[in-house]
Amino acid sequence: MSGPLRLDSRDPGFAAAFATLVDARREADEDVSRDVAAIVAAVRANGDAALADYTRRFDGHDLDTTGWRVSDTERKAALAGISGELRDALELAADRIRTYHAAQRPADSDTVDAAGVRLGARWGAVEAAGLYVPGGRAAYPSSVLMNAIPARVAGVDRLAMVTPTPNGEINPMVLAAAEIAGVDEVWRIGGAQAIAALAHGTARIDRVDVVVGPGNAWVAEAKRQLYGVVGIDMVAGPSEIVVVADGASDPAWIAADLLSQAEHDPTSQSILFTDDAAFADAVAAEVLAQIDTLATGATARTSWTANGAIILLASLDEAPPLIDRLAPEHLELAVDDPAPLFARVRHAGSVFLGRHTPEAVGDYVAGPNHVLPTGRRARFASGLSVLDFMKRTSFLSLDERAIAAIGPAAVALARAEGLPAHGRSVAMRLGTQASGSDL
Ligand code: HSO
Ligand code: ZN
Repeated sequence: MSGPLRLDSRDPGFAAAFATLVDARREADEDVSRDVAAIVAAVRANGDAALADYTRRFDGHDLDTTGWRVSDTERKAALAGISGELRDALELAADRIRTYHAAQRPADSDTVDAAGVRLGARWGAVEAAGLYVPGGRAAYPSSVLMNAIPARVAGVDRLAMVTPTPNGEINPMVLAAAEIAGVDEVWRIGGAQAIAALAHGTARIDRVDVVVGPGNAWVAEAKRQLYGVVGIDMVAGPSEIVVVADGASDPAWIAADLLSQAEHDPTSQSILFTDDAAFADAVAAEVLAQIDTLATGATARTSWTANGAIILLASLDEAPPLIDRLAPEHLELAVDDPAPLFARVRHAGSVFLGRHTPEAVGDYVAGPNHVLPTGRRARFASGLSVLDFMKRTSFLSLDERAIAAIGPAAVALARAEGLPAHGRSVAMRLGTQASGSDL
């Protein structure tokens, strides 16, 4: 491993090398679609019996012995068992996430236009949402808060969480976060089978309307296959960060920022843009020095050497169009005045402005959601929000004057489309057609 990649925008080969970086595929193209289709079909056909089978096979425990659903006693004990410091941190995070997301609740509309037509839209929450929480290393209590709180703020009636519990063991921090976020049900199931159970329902588990939350290739594929039966948030890929920093930044701070995403996964990607060659060297050296001090060093090293990049620019002004092509999940603008750069960036999941705004503060406690579009999807997608748990019902009302104003056009269009009953239902109200006559 010789990386990270080093590029200089003044080199003749820069455009081609940057294009290769943008197009590099980091997401495993594991074809699990057939396995997942079989699992979904089995859960549909055999319900809880299929869940029990898969859980025995994949997670090594018997649900009838360990318990299907985590009891209230166990949840309360988990919350009571964490330190006061941790509990305070979770509560602070939860409060800030709640406040930020409350401001996202959309407004209803109800107006009368010039033709006298009353037009409006009414927002409402889905009835039930399912939340997937991965087991093992990626079982983040912060992600429980980030997924569950927007659902609660949206007004979802029932929030059901599923999480694999290898050998029946459940992460107490995850349970504590579920308790703080107000999750209603916690089920000890995971994998594609858990997504199928949420989407189709079983005798024990009622179906939900929307499924959110990160997971492995099987979970992601199950969400993809069941989209349409249920709503989903998005299919998330490995984390990414782009840091734009000038030579006045502290190389140690910037190295730590790059590593904060690199430590998530070997396929994560951290990229530095700078206009200062000496600073670039200093950051590169710092990253290597800090890796040796991290318990997650092996993961971070693989990510940094295989997917990381340091890009030297003649001026930071060159950065925005390059950033847009990467459409990064996270973008840090570590300069004194980030506003002009920020104004020119169009595609990024979340932007961290200024030298004292490390991405990690957004992962935990700032308030905005940390579930963000990855893999260039910030070109067309946004982070998780209250809207992912809501839908809009439009409504309209016409009186005699209003239908007289716009009805004739509808009659004309119905005639053109060859749909006479449509035309008649309007025309009758205009008094221009009796029931038996032709359009
Ligand atoms: N940075 C991750 C979220 C996370 N970080 C959870 C720490 N815990 C999303 O890209
Ligand atoms: Zn993170």
